[in-house]
Amino acid sequence: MHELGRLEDLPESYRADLTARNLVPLWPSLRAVLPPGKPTSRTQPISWSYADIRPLLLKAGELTPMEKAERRVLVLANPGHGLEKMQASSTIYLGMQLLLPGEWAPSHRHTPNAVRMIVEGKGAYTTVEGEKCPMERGDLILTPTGLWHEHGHDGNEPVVWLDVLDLPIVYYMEASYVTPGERQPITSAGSDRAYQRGGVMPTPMFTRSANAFPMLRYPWADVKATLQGLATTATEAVQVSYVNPETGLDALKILGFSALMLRPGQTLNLPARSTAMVFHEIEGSASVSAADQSFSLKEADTCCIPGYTPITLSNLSADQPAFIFIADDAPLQKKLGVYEVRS
Ligand code: 1HN
Repeated sequence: MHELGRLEDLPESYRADLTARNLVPLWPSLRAVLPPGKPTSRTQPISWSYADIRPLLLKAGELTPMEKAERRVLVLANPGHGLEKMQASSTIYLGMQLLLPGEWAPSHRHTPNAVRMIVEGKGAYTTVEGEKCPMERGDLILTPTGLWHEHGHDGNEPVVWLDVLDLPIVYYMEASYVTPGERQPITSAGSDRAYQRGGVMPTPMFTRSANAFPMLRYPWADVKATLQGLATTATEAVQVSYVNPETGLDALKILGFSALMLRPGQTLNLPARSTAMVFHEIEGSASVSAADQSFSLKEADTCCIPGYTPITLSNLSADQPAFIFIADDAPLQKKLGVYEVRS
């Protein structure tokens, strides 16, 4: 591809005439917005250690009462995007949230979709649209776009979870806003129990649920048991996706979520895909390697790898399995027709 004309090649008076009319010549910037072969990525490979986050988050619990925080969160920000942008990748927001015993994070609903992966503690719950979802380590709880949600804590130890939101892309679309609400009455039983077994679903009076988000809590005990069952088969990649159990489609429309088990000592090579990916260690320890970067993840550590990059995952233990939670924006990319796998 030959070089195109630069801005400096144009007479200054011509450039001034353009600027005065809010016009811009395309050719000096064409290669930047349309690079050959592969996109340029602001997203940097980066990892966040829970050992670093935890004391700072507990300190935030001392420094900032709930009334002054609403949501007490330290955001995992990718420096490639600028820390103030609060982005892990172009589309993904990550934050570690702390709720102390007796605290309550008030009800609201908003346009961005959120999920929570519980990291530590017992006794907290999220109420989503009237359904009380207990928070236990490794559970995934959805708070989809437009649904009321609030967090409470009846236990006696700090509870911490990882929030994953599509906030950056919804904000970029100028579609991000919140509506504050009142404390919700509990109106429905656990959807996790109703959809406990694959292959069967509730059909009261022969009717399937028309709810776009029928299952709000994916208990870790069930997901882990499914992975361990799958690990006894010949499949190389032991991986499950979090889906809408009524349709089999992705649980949310913008971000996608899966859980992967690495057998003891296993190494798995993932082909380059067009999506940036977030890896969060649920149990065990694993390395995540891409290009010349390698991160060792211990329990509750998190990392992000830009898209279009082959990735190697290795279990760092020879006798224990490793369980990894993965988030990406494949559902959005597939809907938009830009999703690619390069083998
Ligand atoms: C939010 O609503 C929560 O409900 C957590 O716990 C983090 C970050 C940005 C915007 C909304 C929550 C959030 C958030």
